[in-house]
Amino acid sequence: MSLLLAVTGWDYGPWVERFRTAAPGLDIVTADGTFDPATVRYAAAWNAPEGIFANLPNVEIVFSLGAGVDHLLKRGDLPDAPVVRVVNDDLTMRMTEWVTLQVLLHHRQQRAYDAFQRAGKWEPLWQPVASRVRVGVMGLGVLGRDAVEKLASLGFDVAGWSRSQKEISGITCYSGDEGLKTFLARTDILVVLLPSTPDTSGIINAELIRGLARDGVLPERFPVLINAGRGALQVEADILATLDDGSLKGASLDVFHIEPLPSDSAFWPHPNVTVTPHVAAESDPQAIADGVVEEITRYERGEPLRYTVDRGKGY
Ligand code: NDP
Ligand code: OXD
Repeated sequence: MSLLLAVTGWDYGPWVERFRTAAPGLDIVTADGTFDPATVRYAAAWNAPEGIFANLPNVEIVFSLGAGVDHLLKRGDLPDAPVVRVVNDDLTMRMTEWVTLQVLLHHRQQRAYDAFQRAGKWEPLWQPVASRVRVGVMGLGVLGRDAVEKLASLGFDVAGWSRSQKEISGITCYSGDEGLKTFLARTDILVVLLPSTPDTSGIINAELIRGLARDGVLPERFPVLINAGRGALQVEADILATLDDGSLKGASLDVFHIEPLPSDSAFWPHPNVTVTPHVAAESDPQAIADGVVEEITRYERGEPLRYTVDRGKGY
């Protein structure tokens, strides 16, 4: 009985080592090696090579090695088995660090100070208190919920938006199409932590950006956009156009339609854009392999899988 690791863009070494340590009873095989497809009971994947799932007659669970599952659900060769995603404190904390870093970067006007430093200019700027800055988080799942709670603990005025209505102490929650307009109109710093699904494709467009608050405490710096969800959520031409016409004052982007971001992308040199290379919450082999093996252990004891994806909803 084996677990097939199928990834592209990552080095197999640390994953194989960690899975072998965590699951000594499982034969760990890799998509770039030779293996008997009939023995594969579990597959664990991140952007798996095309066609690798086409002939796995006995696979019982497909694990995503990340929180997102768009890389699996869009495939034509996905087996008819439960798809289980990562829900893991290590990954959640990494994302909350990145989101907090970006929110503080905009709130504390760090890009302006970076420019002043390059110019040798000593120029203190007026700084509002966090409670006067309205942060809005799209997506109140595992990652969004942790982010809103941590941002609120820093004193920001925080709201969230999701498909179904939530109740989170200290956070104003909005939902659905009817809640979106009101949510946007009270948001100075927009954080996007949505999954990529047919419903969310292109959701960050010019109309949405123009719906953001215009009465912020720092009108020359807000509103800004922070996206760590997926590139497919954003209409990149609209982000650039609204940055250029002043409807959007800045952006922090970790995800893009094409990754790696092409060298001729206008995002690279843009003075008001912060680019990171899809690293907001990296999958750590130790934390993620341990989590996958824990799910397998529970499954083999006859317990229900905890983080199965709803294929109909796409997340
Ligand atoms: P969850 O599935 O836990 O949460 C998703 C949230 O999005 C839920 O609140 C859900 O609403 C909401 N949502 C989904 N579709 C819609 C919609 N059409 N309208 C409104 N709300 C919607 O996911 P996670 O929080 O774990 O992760 C979110 C995403 O973050 C991942 O799918 C992935 O794309 C991205 N990610 C990026 C990383 C990076 O390094 N850049 C790392 C890890 C994840 P409801 O609660 O009502 O279902
Ligand atoms: C994820 C990611 O989905 O890293 O976990 O993008």
